[in-house]
Amino acid sequence: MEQTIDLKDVATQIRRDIVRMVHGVQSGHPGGSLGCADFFTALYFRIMKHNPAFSMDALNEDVFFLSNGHISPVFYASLARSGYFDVKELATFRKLNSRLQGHPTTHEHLPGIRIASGSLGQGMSVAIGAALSKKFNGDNCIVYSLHGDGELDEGQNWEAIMSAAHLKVDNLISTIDWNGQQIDGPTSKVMNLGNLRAKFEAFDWQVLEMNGNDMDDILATMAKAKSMTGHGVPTCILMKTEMGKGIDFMEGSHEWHGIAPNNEQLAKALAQLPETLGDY
Ligand SMILES: Cc1ncc(C[n+]2csc(CCOP(=O)(O)OP(=O)(O)O)c2C)c(N)n1
Ligand SMILES: [Mg+2]
Repeated sequence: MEQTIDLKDVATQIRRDIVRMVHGVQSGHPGGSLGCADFFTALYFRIMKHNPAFSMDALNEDVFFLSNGHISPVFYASLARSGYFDVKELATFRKLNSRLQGHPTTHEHLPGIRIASGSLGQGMSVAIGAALSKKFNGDNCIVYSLHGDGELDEGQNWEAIMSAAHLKVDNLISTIDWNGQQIDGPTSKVMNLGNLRAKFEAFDWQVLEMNGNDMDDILATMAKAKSMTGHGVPTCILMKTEMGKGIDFMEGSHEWHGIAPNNEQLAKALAQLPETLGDY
């Protein structure tokens, strides 16, 4: 989208939006949302060819699926900030009858949402289906998806990963939020992922790694991933992030996976995140 906009300013505003949304209703998932704020900013403000006027079928535009739906705050903030709906609606997050449910759903008809997610493990299958349908329609655009690392504990992912290689789904770029944390603790303790690169490569994917909290690395790696599409092989990006990134007392543990800051913590958090685009 806009070439002149400062992506770091956008990411900072999105981080403010995330903590304000979760604080406002005293529930939701700030940790993974904050960790992925730079990735979403890059995707929606630079990488993807997409149209905020929104059509469900996404013909002739790139499309993104969020599989780890609990990080909806960063998704909603990114959609609103890139023009899908009024930023004021972010104030309704998780409220009764809001279009911004805790986990995204399609029946709320929120522009930008194409699948329900939150029941973990399903997004890869959907992304593969969408990528195949793009091929059938002669649409050369790319399907992007995001998955949690803890989410990979769900076996459906591995069926999907195997089928993507078999079906030569080479218009798909799936990113793993490799923050090393999940709801109950570090992934190494809950369910060790071992050598994730070797696992994807064994399933015949091509694998890139990037620092998901370094905007330059994100832009360069995503461009490289795009250049690797179209050669018969699906692409995975292992994205190192820090859960809670941008707010010092939230960084470095799983504890902010799904709890809201109190008033004092909100003030401390906002003091670390200058308002750049204007609060909703
Ligand atoms: C099928 C299913 N099982 C369990 C859950 C509960 N759950 C929500 S988030 C989460 C942890 C997922 O870890 P990860 O994908 O790494 O997310 P992060 O904590 O890094 O944001 C779990 C187990 C769920 N939402 N869906
Ligand atoms: Mg995780």
